[in-house]
Amino acid sequence: MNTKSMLTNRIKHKGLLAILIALIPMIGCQEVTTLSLAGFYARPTPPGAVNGAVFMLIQNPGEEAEYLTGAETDVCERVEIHETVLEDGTMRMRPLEQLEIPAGDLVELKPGGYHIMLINLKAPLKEGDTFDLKLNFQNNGSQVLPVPVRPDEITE
Ligand SMILES: [Cu+2]
Repeated sequence: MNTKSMLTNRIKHKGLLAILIALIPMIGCQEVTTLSLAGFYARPTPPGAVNGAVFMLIQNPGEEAEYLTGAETDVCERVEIHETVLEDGTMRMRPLEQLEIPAGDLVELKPGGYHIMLINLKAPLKEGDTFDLKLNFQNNGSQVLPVPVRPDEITE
């Protein structure tokens, strides 16, 4: 290879690199989700229980805040995002319009805290069962999770 063709080769490569760099933001936009969802489960419910709850960890490694705006499933009539607050010495659940997952942060949905409430269950949730739960996010689209039904893990 002579010097001239080596030089053209290098210029070509530079051009390709520039195109690749220009493409990176576009690829970023098309990505379905950059969130990491882990440890999701639903508690088994006793016969006759009206509502169920789903817990999980949502990690946002991105540089922009993300918002969980809602969820859908076939196992109940309606799904709400709840927070648990202490009011006059009593723990109460309150529905949230959306749940913020701050940039570079982790939000834990756990018993006594944030959770996804399954309102008016069509049938009890039995240990060992799995059902689909679709989570809707503001920027990352939707994600369907296969949620296992199991008791809380004892961590202490
Ligand atoms: Cu609740």
